[in-house]
Amino acid sequence: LGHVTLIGEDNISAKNPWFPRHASELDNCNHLMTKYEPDLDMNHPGFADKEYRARRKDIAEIAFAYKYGDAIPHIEYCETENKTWGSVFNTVLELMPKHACSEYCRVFKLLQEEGIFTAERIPQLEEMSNFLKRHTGFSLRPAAGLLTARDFLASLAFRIFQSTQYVRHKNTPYHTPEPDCIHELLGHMPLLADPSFAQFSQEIGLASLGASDAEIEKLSTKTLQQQMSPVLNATSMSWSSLDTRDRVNISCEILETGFTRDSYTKRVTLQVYWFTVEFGLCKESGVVKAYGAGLLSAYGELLHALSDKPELRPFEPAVTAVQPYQDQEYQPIYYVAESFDDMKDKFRRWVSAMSRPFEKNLNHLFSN
Ligand code: TIH
Ligand code: FE2
Repeated sequence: LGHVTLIGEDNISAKNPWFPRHASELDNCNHLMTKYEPDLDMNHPGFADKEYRARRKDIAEIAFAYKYGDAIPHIEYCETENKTWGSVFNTVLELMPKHACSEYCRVFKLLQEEGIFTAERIPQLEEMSNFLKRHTGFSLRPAAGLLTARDFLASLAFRIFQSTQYVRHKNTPYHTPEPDCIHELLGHMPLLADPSFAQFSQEIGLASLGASDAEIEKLSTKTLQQQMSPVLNATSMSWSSLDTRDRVNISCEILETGFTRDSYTKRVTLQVYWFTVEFGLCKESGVVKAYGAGLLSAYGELLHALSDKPELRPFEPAVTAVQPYQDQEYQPIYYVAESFDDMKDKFRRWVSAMSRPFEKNLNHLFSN
């Protein structure tokens, strides 16, 4: 990807795992996962739709050009896009009182009162970003698509949420395997404006920064090249033909997608993220409610999650962290938190037992 700054050779050192130390460095944290791109995935509902693909490309350009500190460009959404938003919005409105957690409902109402959430039009990321800033100091920056977990989670450490700006295809309004702005806006924004939840999100981000020695070591070992060979063969590339940046990107991706068997900081953090922020359930006076963004933006899965079909387990970071997930279909397992506070407590205790060489410097990195 031409827009990404090169990661220097010296950063592939076990002693210096690269990670952003200032929010401006998130300009380098925009590596995309290609699996759900409409241009590359034949199963994508937009694959055969030329107009849709062109639209996606235009909106992606905005994200690629975006630099830290810029205002988020305004998108003039067309009638089809606003209509897709409207139908998802109305289903959320209907199901929310019964199925969404109280924190979500509280902020949702605020957003309606401010005229940001209406069935008529897709909110602009810039107005949403300003809303978040006022409530929790979170802000948004545009993302071109599904980012690597490393990049996405790193931004949370800075209370920055990388948000897509394109809209799902009109043929699949109620569920999509990739993030789109309907998912970000309806699913994520309400809770990012809740102080307790915002804190939890940032802490997941902080826990994801950097990597263990063992993980970084793998970036340059033979083992990794061996693991890579099926992938490389399939694409007729060879390890030695890749430049440093590609090796690092590919390596990170493998580490993140569970190619390797052992657990490491990155992967386990992602799984905690997945089963909480994306697909988490919580208890409210004994009743199970949804707070996960992937549930609140997809009503098919919301009803599935709260039916008697899936297995519900208590949220326990050490267990949740090694639970593999898939993002094609509805989840077969969900984790239920006792409360946001309890979830944060447990998460903190678990993180403090992870070994990261730079841990002691973390506070001073973020002192301003
Ligand atoms: N499945 C969600 C939806 O249809 O809104 C989107 C995503 C959730 C998690 C990853 S993508
Ligand atoms: Fe999401």
